[in-house]
Amino acid sequence: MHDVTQKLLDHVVKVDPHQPEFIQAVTSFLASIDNLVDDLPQIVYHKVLDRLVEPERVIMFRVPWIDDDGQLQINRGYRIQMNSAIGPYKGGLRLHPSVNLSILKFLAFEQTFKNSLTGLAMGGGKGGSDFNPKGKSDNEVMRFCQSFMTELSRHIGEDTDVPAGDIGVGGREIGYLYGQYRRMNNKSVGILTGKGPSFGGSYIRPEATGYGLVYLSAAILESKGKSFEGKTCLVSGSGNVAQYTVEKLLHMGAKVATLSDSSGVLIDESGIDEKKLAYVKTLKNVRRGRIAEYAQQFKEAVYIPHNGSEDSNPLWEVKADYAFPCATQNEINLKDAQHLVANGVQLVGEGANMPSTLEADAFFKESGILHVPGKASNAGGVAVSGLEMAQNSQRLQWTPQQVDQQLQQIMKNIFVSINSAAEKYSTKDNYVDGANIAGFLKVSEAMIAQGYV
Ligand code: NDP
Ligand code: 2IT
Repeated sequence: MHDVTQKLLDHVVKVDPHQPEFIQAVTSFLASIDNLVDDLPQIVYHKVLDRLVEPERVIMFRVPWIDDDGQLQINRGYRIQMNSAIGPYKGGLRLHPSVNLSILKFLAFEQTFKNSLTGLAMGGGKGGSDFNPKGKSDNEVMRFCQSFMTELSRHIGEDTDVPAGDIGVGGREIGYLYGQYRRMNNKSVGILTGKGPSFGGSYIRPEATGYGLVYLSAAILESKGKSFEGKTCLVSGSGNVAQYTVEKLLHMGAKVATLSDSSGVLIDESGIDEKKLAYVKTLKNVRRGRIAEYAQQFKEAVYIPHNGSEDSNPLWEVKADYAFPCATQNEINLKDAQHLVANGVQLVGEGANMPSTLEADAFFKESGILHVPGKASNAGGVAVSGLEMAQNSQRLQWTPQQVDQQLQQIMKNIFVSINSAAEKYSTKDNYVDGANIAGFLKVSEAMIAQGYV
């Protein structure tokens, strides 16, 4: 690494030593950007990297809400407004007990480059709360969302910051959040994406992340003369991204052998077909069902309890052609990566954000398999969020076919840009470098053009 990138990394570690996920995201990014330092000295001169690692604004607030027993509960709310050089802050809200500044800063940092890759005018942001939606009633979730939005509403706006969903935030939560904003402000404007199609939402937004992941992976495979037809795929998670990844993989003629949640792993060697997928979707949408229930319903499946504390995940030991981690950060460690490669997996497409540890990343690189980082491969979700913003500005609603077609085009464009950035500045097929570099170049140009802000 160049002295300047190493010094910046040392600085980040020094000022925020208790933010391991943020340090991890910055480490991976700087390793890629190091390739540019000699060719593009203006990046160093204008201290673009030093500015990028410092959020433009961090908002933290109290979220008081009343539970069903009439007790007052207090959670912590956040919004990281990371970078607005190319457009309004844009990125999801996560509701999960693990949420903290480190996790949200890593997500907001990644989001900045992901949004740039979509080609749409969106800056980077992320937010959420340590509220745990599991086991909460609809009314509790609604009261939490109303309180959360009561504070958040003063910081967002259709041209300022447009949140959306992430882990624990789907259509139900976005509906409650949007209702409260509208009631407080007496305005119907696109301040959130992922809304229901009856009140300004875009068709295909729920499907977009999973579909986009498969579209980009298909473009990469096609460039290698390969396809999904008849191939076995591993998918982790069982939420929004996992479900629509499976759906599109099935459309493409692939066989899907796994799913998971935070309690366990499901292995179904006979294949997760449309009927079984419908069962997962219904359970999740109605009452956040568990993967264990699938194994009770479909006896051919094997359920293995697994909560992440083990030293490797049995899901990644299943023999397959392609793998799609769609649960959460750092779900693939070095041992998992070794299992994947040893079992013949040729492509890892990241539906989740930063699902591979730095050691797993390094191993994928060394082994030469096709490794598509989340900031490129899961960009379909935020891309359709951008299309939802466009529809809201126009006061129009496009058909599902129109949106899907644009999503496909955006994912193809992302393939072209990460592929050519890899070839020009790094090594062929290094999509991790390609995505970091291609995403960065546009943000950097916009930051330099707008002076020292
Ligand atoms: P959901 O809440 O719909 O589903 C999350 C899934 O991952 C659930 O199966 C959940 O299991 C599992 N999971 C969550 N946290 C953990 C954990 N700590 N350990 C093990 N399993 C876990 O979220 P999404 O599907 O929306 O998000 C999944 C990933 O995709 C995240 O990394 C998110 O940032 C990323 N992403 C999401 C986008 C979107 O549009 N929604 C867009 C781009 C990326 P359980 O139910 O047991 O908690
Ligand atoms: O990580 C992500 O890209 C998301 N959670 C979606 C963000 C969005 O604004 O749609």
